[in-house]
Amino acid sequence: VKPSKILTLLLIHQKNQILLAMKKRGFGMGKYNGFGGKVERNGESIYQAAIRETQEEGCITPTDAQLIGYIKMDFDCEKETLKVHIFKATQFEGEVQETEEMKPQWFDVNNIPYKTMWIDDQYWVPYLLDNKYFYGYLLFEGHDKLIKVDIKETTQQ
Ligand code: 6U4
Ligand code: NA
Ligand code: NA
Repeated sequence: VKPSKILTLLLIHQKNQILLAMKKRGFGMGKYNGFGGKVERNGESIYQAAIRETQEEGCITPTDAQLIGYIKMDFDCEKETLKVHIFKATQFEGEVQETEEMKPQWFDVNNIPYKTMWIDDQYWVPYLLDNKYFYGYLLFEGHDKLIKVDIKETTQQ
């Protein structure tokens, strides 16, 4: 069994728009994604980590964030399994700003830049937009090719 890393990912969805951000450095650089990162080992909860990362990366504080999905990811080239807890919010405080890590941008939900996102996002973002809980498993070859995709809607959180 591989060691694992607990990560968060938070997307803001307001009416017909979704807030994504171009990752400027580190893991996922060059891709549009939600805000997120590692849960700190100081006792913070996964929810607290999701809020903190959104504050750090987008300069905003989501006020109605809810867990909407969970995906376990294995990469043949990485030594750790990623356990990604995905949150959705529709409201936030503060003003969206570019940071050293992320350049945020609003997109129409009919014009989501899937080609410039993680390849798995097209499989689960539609559930998030629809307020449907989802969970699943992904196996990657490198970072841009999926060998296994198993993402399902679930009725339970
Ligand atoms: P540090 O070390 O602080 O720069 P940190 O911000 O804690 O890192 P980071 O940026 O490495 O963590 O977190 C990775 C982010 O990428 C998380 O929000 C989860 C997200 N992510 C990872 N794999 C993904 C994938 N296949 N699809 C996706 N998001 C993914 O949509
Ligand atoms: Na991050
Ligand atoms: Na972090």
